[in-house]
Amino acid sequence: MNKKLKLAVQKKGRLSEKSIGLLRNCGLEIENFQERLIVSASNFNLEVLFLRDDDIPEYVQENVAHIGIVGENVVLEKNLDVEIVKKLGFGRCTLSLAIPEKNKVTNIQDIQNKTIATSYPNIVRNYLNENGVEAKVIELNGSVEIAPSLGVADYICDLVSTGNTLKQNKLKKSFNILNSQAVLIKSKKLDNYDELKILYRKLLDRIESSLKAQKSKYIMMNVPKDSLKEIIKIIPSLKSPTILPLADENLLAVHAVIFEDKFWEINEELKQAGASGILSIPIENIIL
Ligand code: PRT
Ligand code: ZN
Repeated sequence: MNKKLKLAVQKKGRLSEKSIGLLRNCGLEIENFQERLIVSASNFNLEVLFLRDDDIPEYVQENVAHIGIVGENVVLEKNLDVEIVKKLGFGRCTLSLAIPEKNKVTNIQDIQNKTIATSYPNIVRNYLNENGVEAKVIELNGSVEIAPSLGVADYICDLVSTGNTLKQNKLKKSFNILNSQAVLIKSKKLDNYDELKILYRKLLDRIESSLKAQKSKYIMMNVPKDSLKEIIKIIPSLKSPTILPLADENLLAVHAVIFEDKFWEINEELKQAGASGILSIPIENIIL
């Protein structure tokens, strides 16, 4: 029987759907995973293990799961012997120092001798050490944001995405300690297994092409023949654009793949140069 690559993802939480979404974008068929702990992809030698996010780095370190998808914050906090392979562009948040709204902290020295509650004691202690600041760190596993109002701590260090939770608890963000997002991690022992290494490389190629595609758009437009040179100069195409004839002999169709964030930047310029009917379409995968 063929060996299967084992990938650990969060069972139920903020990263679950996007992790499975990424795999599906890579063409993997993963059926109804809700109630099961292990599911096989029907068209790839892959088994998906559904775990609590905190356990994923350890499973990967021990090579029980060969690879995993988990927040970088968890990987750094656990500080285990795994390799971070790739940032995946979702689950973005910051680990930030937050203080009561009425307080003022202008630089890191202002937290000298204060008490900080956090679920990330290792990251916070490292940060304090690196900055030569002494502060007491209290580890809490949940509801960290109520610690200042209960008098348990002066400040907190917690994950923030929208900032709403801080506001609700009359706290404000002071500074960021870490920018985090979901990452792909890999067991260092995987390299000892040739068959699994090949599967891993195949999956990584697919993930990379799917991530590239998410950041890109396929654009199409009609341009007057006379403006073609000018228009091609404006388009920051990943490859040479495609030029197609149209029924109207004075016009040409131009197709190109560009980075998504460039679309609005060049839109006005294209119109001024005579382009019309500008369309942008999402791309599922790119293999350059
Ligand atoms: O059950 P399990 O242990 O697997 O899940 P969990 O409850 O420990 O983790 P989960 O699902 O909450 O988060 C998984 C990962 O998502 C985290 O490790 C981060 O990498 C990432 N992530 C992104 C976040 C947030 N954004 C986030 N906002 N994780 C937690 N939060 C929490 C934060 O702790 C705070 O309580 O959301 C609150 C703040 O959110 P805002 O939007 O009000 O700022
Ligand atoms: Zn967790």
